[in-house]
Amino acid sequence: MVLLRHISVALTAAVTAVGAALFVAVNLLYKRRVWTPEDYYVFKEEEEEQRERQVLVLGLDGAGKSSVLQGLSGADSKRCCRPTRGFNFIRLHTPDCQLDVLEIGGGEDLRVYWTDFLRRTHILVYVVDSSDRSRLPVAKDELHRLLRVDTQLPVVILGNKQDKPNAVSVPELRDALSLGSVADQRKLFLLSLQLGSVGATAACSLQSLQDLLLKLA
Ligand SMILES: Nc1nc2c(ncn2[C@@H]2O[C@H](COP(=O)(O)OP(=O)(O)OP(=O)(O)O)[C@@H](O)[C@H]2O)c(=O)[nH]1
Ligand SMILES: [Mg+2]
Repeated sequence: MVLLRHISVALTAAVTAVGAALFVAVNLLYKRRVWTPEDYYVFKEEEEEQRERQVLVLGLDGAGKSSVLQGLSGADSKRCCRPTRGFNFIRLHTPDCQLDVLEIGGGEDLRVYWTDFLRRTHILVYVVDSSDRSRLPVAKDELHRLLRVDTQLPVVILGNKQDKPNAVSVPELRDALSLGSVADQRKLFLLSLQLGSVGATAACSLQSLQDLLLKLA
């Protein structure tokens, strides 16, 4: 009788222990099944978001935006381009991140849409035709309109077409675009560019641009 009671107590204890272990295991399994994949996807999305950087390329029509994209993608930027009637996109893969470079056409009817694209942008590249002297005031007004919408966004201004004889110099461009009035805390760069030139000059300035974008990204 006593022996039977001992056996029954031992069995009860064993069943309880196995039950508890099962409970813990099922709980762990349940937790893994329910939470881990979601966590994984959220984590993946965050990770991918961290690696993707969007560069928005704006500027008046004919300034050279598509030529810049073409040059950055490794194609011959001198063999460019029809006016962009919507947008134009390239993706650059670098060891550190992926740069999605998006141009919106610069025609007057398209400029109203520019600000819609600022929200998801990490860097703004603003291309100016340095030889288009008569439209520098318009280029300035459009630039400052963008700067007012996002007061933090890093901006790289490209004084393009420096190869043209009537191009304004970079210091002149700085004045013409009133860059002195831009707040000191803004990351703002002014680079000269001449995509129409022959030899290594265009490639060299495109490389400097890409290096700067990667630093800012
Ligand atoms: N001489 C010279 N011509 C250039 C330079 N960059 C671009 N061009 C020429 O300028 C013209 C307009 O260039 P695009 O790149 O199409 O200009 P865009 O800013 O994309 O213009 P939209 O798409 O209409 O907004 C093309 O004929 C280019 O070959 C440059 O640095 N020097
Ligand atoms: Mg274009």
